[in-house]
Amino acid sequence: MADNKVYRASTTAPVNIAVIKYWGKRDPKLNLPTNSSLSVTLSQSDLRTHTTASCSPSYPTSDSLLLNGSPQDVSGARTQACFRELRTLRQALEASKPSLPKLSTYPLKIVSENNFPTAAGLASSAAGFAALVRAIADLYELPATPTELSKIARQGSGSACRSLFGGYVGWDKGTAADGSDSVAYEVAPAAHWPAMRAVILVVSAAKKGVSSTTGMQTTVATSSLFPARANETVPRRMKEMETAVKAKDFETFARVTMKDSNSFHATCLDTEPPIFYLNDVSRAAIKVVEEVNKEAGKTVAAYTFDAGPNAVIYYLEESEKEVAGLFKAMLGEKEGWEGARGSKVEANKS
Ligand code: 2P0
Repeated sequence: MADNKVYRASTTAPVNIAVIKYWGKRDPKLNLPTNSSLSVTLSQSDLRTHTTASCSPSYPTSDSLLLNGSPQDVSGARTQACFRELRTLRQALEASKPSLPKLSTYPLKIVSENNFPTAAGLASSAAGFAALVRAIADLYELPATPTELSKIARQGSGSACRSLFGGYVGWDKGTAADGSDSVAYEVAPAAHWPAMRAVILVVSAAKKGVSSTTGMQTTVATSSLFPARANETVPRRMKEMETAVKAKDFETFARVTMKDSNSFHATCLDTEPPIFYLNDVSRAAIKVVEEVNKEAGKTVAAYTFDAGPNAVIYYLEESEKEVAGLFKAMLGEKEGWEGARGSKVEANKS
């Protein structure tokens, strides 16, 4: 009798926002970065991708992916790399246990939903590829750790490797040419410093102008500021940031976060042709953070910006009113701010 069974697994993956930015690839094919990076994982009750992976011999012959109801092209090298690596691991499992159904030979159907705007500088590809990889790994019943899965997710989108962990997460750039040591790791679990909060100011939910991949390739090729950032500044800041997280030292965490965001955007401006991710509204948010910190007499808020104009402001629970309260109250008054999303830090899933 033909096996028409549908095999299925569902999962969710969180968004992460880097405080030490990944910008630059030493190997674009394997998504190997020129520098290590560090991020905070945001709560899935606020921002997440939900993904169901299924496979069946009864499915049409090709793999498919539906994102927020729209069919996506799966023929790209990155998605193909994730499918291929996961199928190879499943094949090894099937070879060792011949009684297992041959899921590796069946077409895959992936259905993903984001509860936030896609490709608006809100790290949608990070949560997206992390959820895709974990869902297929669960479907295939692979005995893989988050570190091992991070190697696969990284090939989908670099920052996705950091979304396999909760809490405070590093991504070691690694040195091996095959990418075997370019993996994510836990710096500290969410429970270590649960008072951390983030508010995301959505300046524009529109798709960004210059994609991260194109932007970072051009920066590596043309920016004269870039080598110092990759080789000296970031390695030093990685250590400072890990120490600050471990010591729950918010002032250092905040100062290094803001400096690293500015350093990343400086290399963007130093790119030929220059890349402008920040706009007037982003710069107004920077001013507000500076004023809040001045008013408080210490650093209670830190801004950071990815490859788009939206601001993410980190602060501690104790400063909720003076930071998040202020930004949310200003939303109605300031032109150009479309909305705000608050978030806590997400714990590990498994
Ligand atoms: C980060 N960004 O560390 C940095 C900060 C944007 C600015 O990772 O080409 O979508 O897929 O590896 O991961 C965005 O880049 O790039 C990113 P690809 P990705 O979060």
